[in-house]
Amino acid sequence: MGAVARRETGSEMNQVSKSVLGAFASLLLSSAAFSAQHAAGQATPVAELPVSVAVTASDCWIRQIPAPAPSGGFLVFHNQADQAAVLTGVSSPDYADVMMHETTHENGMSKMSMVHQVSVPAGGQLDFKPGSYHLMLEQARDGLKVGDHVAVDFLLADGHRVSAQCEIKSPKAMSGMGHMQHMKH
Ligand SMILES: [Cu+2]
Repeated sequence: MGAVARRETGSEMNQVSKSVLGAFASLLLSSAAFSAQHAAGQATPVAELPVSVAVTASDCWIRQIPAPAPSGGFLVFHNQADQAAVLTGVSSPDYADVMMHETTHENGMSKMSMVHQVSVPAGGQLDFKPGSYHLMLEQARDGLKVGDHVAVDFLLADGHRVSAQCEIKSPKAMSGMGHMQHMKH
């Protein structure tokens, strides 16, 4: 009995240290890849791109879900230009991974998929809202709490950036969507 208990404890410890090491290794890898790209001039970090004058974001908030489930993010884009603006990427210094998602409904079932391009109509607006387009944010930095504001940067196809300040809200915040559906990913 004693031996079994020790072995279980040991394997739990092992799993914890493996996942910590794994996270550290992927951090190292991604920062190495990042520096390499930057040095080669192939990609400029989104946060260093010029800010778009035509496209702005407002009303951004994040529904914080306890890890490991991802959190959902919602906001409104406004486009004053006379042509559509295309969002092609998103990132945040406070989350290891941010994606644009779309919820679609088919035969009474709803499903989410990652989208790589989202168009904001000319002279119009586009809502990222529950049941539609939304952000999926994974691996928040330690210590993020309800009431904090975090920066989320969007890349536009024209090489500009749209910056949003998003308020962290409790999972109980009204939303109309159980973002727990993300657990299925
Ligand atoms: Cu989603």
